[in-house]
Amino acid sequence: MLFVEVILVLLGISLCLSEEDSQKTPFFRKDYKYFKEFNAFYKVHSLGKNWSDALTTCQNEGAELIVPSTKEEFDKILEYSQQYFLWIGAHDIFSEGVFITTQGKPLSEFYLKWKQGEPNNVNNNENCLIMEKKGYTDLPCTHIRKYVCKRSTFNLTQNEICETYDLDYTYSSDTDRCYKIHTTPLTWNQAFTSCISEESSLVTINSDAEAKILTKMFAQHPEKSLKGNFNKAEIHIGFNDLLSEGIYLSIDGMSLKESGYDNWSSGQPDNYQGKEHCGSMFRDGTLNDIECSARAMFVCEKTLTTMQNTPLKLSTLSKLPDEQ
Ligand SMILES: [Ca+2]
Ligand SMILES: [Ca+2]
Ligand SMILES: [Ca+2]
Ligand SMILES: [Ca+2]
Repeated sequence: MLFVEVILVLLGISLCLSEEDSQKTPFFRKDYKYFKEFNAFYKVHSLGKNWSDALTTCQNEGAELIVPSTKEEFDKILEYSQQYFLWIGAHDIFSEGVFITTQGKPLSEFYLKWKQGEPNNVNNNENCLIMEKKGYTDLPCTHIRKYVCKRSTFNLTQNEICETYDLDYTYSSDTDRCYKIHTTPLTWNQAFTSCISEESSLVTINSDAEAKILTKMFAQHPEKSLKGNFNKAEIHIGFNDLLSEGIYLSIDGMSLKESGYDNWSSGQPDNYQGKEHCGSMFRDGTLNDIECSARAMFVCEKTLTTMQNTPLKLSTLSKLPDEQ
């Protein structure tokens, strides 16, 4: 009898464990909230943008501009966002009156409720949609509205060691960090922004070992393998002298020496034609100053939670001495 009880208890434990396992919340991003009932992650962007920029921001975060699937989701998103109006990821830009989602699906496959009198395509210039409690309205796509990005768990990959869904990040034990090389060339400022939208930062070089990691990653993309017209000899690095001419600081505010790597290429920095204010690295690992508007490849660097300093909390900020 005791034997049977033990078996039953063990069975119970293993059932509990496997249930817990299968119910484990998948990870997407720290700045997204998971709603179990919709099997999806959401983020409210309370800085308004035009429709196209809102869409790009969501996509850069690995998500999509929301199109609610059901009335429940529609209601929940308005409630959760605490907004009256939100862009949705549907438009009739391709064909007047034919509303499709940014994934090319008919809007009719989703929750569809028009506000009374809409869509009315005023001045023949209303091709983007907002949602509000009373339903959808078409508006000029250039209007500025807040928005919500959504990522469903469908096909969501998990890169656990790098704490991201993005499988392009690879871990390096030499620095205990994760890196991703972007082969689509961007300006320095775009690269800086792109890394932030991936919850990482434009790489800073803090040691010879880290410089070696970068030269190896760069070497995997030799010049002749790269198509298009851009600077293929250098990658953007997280330093510049934009704050004070001639004083190069890493994006976390340290001099290159303090930062741990100041191996300039010979004759650099030369501020060529007075136009070079952003940081880059040549294929041999030496540093250069280049024009911020030059398009080049770049690397994003991800600091893992286990090694992050305690973030400055808002509560700390609200108690500055002069405000007390
Ligand atoms: Ca229209
Ligand atoms: Ca309208
Ligand atoms: Ca670094
Ligand atoms: Ca230079």
